[in-house]
This record gives sequence, C-alpha cells and structure tokens, in this order.
Amino acid sequence: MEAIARAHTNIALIKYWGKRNTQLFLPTNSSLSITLDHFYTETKVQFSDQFEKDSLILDGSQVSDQEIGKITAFLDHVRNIAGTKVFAKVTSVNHVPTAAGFASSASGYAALAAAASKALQLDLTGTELSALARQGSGSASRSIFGGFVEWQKGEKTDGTDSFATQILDEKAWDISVLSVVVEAGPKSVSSRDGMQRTVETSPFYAGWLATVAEDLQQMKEAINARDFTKLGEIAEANAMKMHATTLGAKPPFLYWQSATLDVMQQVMELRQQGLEAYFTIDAGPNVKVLCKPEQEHIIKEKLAAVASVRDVVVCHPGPGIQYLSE
Ligand code: 2P0
Repeated sequence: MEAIARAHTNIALIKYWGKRNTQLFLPTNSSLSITLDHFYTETKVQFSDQFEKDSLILDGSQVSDQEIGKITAFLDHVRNIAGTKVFAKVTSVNHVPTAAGFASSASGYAALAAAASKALQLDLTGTELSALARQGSGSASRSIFGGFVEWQKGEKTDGTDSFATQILDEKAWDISVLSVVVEAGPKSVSSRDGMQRTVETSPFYAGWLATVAEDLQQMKEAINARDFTKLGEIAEANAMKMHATTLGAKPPFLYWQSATLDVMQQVMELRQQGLEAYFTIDAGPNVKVLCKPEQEHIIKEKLAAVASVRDVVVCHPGPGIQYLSE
C-alpha cells in the first residue's frame, strides 16, 4: 500500500484568479498553463493500519499540525473514493529554488494525489486524477499533464466537470521560460486569500471576468498556430490584468516588489532592442520570462545583469505525472 509520484510545477499563461466555490476549489474562469521541466515535487505515500494518524515529512522536516490538517482533509477525499479509513505517512521533497515564493502547491498536491491514489490501487483516469488534485489546490489540476494544459472551469455545482486537459504535449512546441528569482521579502497575502479578497471586494474583478474567456480563446489560437508573439503578448497582458484587480481590493494589495518592476522594465527594454521577451507573474514577487529557445542565452544574460536579480533558471515544457519505484 505505497507509491511514489513526481509532479512538475506549472506557470499559467492565462491565470486562475478567483473561486466560485471555495470548498470544492471551483474557479470562476478557465486557465491555461505550461508544465515546467525543471521544478518538481516527489512524494511517497504509505498507507498502513499500524498508523494512528496521518503524518508528513516535507524536505526532511516534520510539518506543523495546521499543515497536517490540510493533508488529512485532502487524503480523506482519496480514502472516500477507496472506501477505507487507513492513515498515511507522506514523505515529500520539493525540487524548486529555495528562495521565498517558490514552494509550489501545484506540484505538491498533484504528486500527493497521484501517489495516494496509486497506493490505494485506485485506477483513476487522468481526468479523474486532475479533478482530485484540484481539491488540494486549484493549480494542481493542471500539473497532472505535461506541456500546454487547459483547466476547464466547468459549469456544474458538484465539480465533476472542472478538470484539466492537455492541449499540446511537451515535445510538440518548445518555448523557453526563464524563471527569474529576485531579492524580495516574504509575501504578505497568500494567493488563496488574495484571490478571495479580490473576488469579494475589487470593482476591477468584473473587468477580469468580462475579458478572460476571450484571452483564453486567443491564447489557444496562438498555441495552435505556434505563434510565439501572440502567445507572449496575451500572456503578459493577462498577467497585468490579474495584478490590476488586486489594486482595487479592499484593502488593496500588490504582489510586486521593486525588484519585480526592475525585471518587468528590463523585459520591455529588451523588446526595444529587438529581443523578443514577455513576462508573466504569479501571486508573488518573482517573474517568469517567455522567449524563443534560440534567444534564451542572450536574454538570460541580460536578466541576470539586473542588480536585484538573484538567479535565472531556464525551463522548458515538461512532463506530466510520473510514477517512480524506489
Ligand atoms: C495560476 N495562481 O493560475 C494562478 C495565478 C496564482 C496566480 O493558481 O487556493 O495555490 O490552492 O486553489 O492554486 C495559485 O493559487 O490556489 C494560482 P488554491 P493556488 O497559477
């Protein structure tokens, strides 16, 4: 009754920003991401009737009771499907930059969903696994698959039609995603709290909702046509729009720090110089820069030269869930 799974992180080109049901992790809008080859989580799950409670060792350390509570709530979904009450020991290692803001709930819950369901011999389809991972963290639904992935928001109230599907596999189109780690302090608003506050209080949220479906449609056309310029322009504009909603929240908040702006301005400057690069930013200060593989070396150098940049890690489209043996 044990299994090991590896799941990679993903970066959204069209952002998931807001829930219509916080219990079931049902989003207000569909989103689209690239699974990244370089960053991943490996998780081992062992079920045994010898255990008296669930436990989690993350990167070699026992985690807090609050964190265990979330894991137990998630494992309860898996146990319900399997019809068992047996407890689990979870051992998880994150292969992501240790800098603040990079710990990933997407790869974490995707790997946990895969390893736990495999350990209980549940033979889930990719779709079922995606809907399960979603209930740990919304963005985890996308990390089940490799390459370019769309999470359809679904229409039903029970969540059975809210899961991700693969649009293109990781070998179908190579683009470079430069992960820019900046000098920054800890973030003060989690993505979960931030999106909820924005949904409830920001007058700009209506503008987000009114336009995000069209952004997604245009993005899918760009991907089908392998049109990098269109992909970059839409991704950058969509990220800007998401962050703009936070400025209208009550109280307002902002994930950018001064180093974030330094990188954004450098990307715009590179475009002036004829180098094609676009940025996208999640709920934190770090920046992901999209470019063509043939320009990744020069663009990486130019980004690394920005004083407040600590590291630049080159990523490409990566694989979906992998099952490992010891
Ligand atoms: C995304 N983010 O699409 C967006 C863009 C952050 C900004 O998904 O509450 O950790 O666990 O479902 O998945 C981060 O939010 O939130 C996220 P929960 P999650 O990648």
